[in-house]
Amino acid sequence: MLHLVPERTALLVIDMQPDYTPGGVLRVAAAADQGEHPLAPVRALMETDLFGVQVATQDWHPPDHVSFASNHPGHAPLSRIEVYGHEQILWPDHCVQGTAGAALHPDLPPARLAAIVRKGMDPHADSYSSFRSNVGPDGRRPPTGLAGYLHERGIDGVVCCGLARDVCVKWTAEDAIRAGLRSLFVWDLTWQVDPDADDATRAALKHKGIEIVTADMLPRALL
Ligand code: VGL
Ligand code: ZN
Repeated sequence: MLHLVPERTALLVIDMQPDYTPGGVLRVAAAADQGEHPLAPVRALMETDLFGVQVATQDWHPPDHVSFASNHPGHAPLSRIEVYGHEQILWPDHCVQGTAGAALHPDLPPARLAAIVRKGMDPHADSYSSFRSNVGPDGRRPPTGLAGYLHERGIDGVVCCGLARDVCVKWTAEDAIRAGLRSLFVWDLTWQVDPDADDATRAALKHKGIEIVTADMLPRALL
């Protein structure tokens, strides 16, 4: 039986920003069995008192960011290059610092959030995970500080939802395990950028010890 202690559990609301939601430059795709719009169900979960703390993240890139295809002449969006020895997908310009598309989505209840962690600010490194950047020029993955914040608050488990299922939510859930946290992935409250990624995403999560759950399981699990 799934069981979590509310005071020791954090809800991570990942990259719920207009550039990723329907109508945005890098919008996610809904699966056949889930609603088109991510805002309402994530908002409903945020309005519960199931969690000891709620934290949101924002992808927050400078205009000269390494992940933008526009900064690599001759490379189209969604093509792949190698950056510091690792594959980098080149994205359309998205979540540029200070733009409306990078804001925390205005339909979410901001009063519920104890902290907002911004990531992807280093022009030289992408940052999918909320815990650490991708590998940068020096071969390291600098931390965002989120693990320290959660540990200091006595949190030992995270519940991950948001965008995108196959990119930032996946990387965040994986790094949570590495940070010694129990890691839950709310499958139906995540939406994907690559419509064909589901099987690979599920397999990777299971392999790493991440618990895949659905939103309807949470009220019974957090008692
Ligand atoms: C993301 C692509 C590029 C995400 C961020 O939030 O999943 N995807 N940057
Ligand atoms: Zn990004």
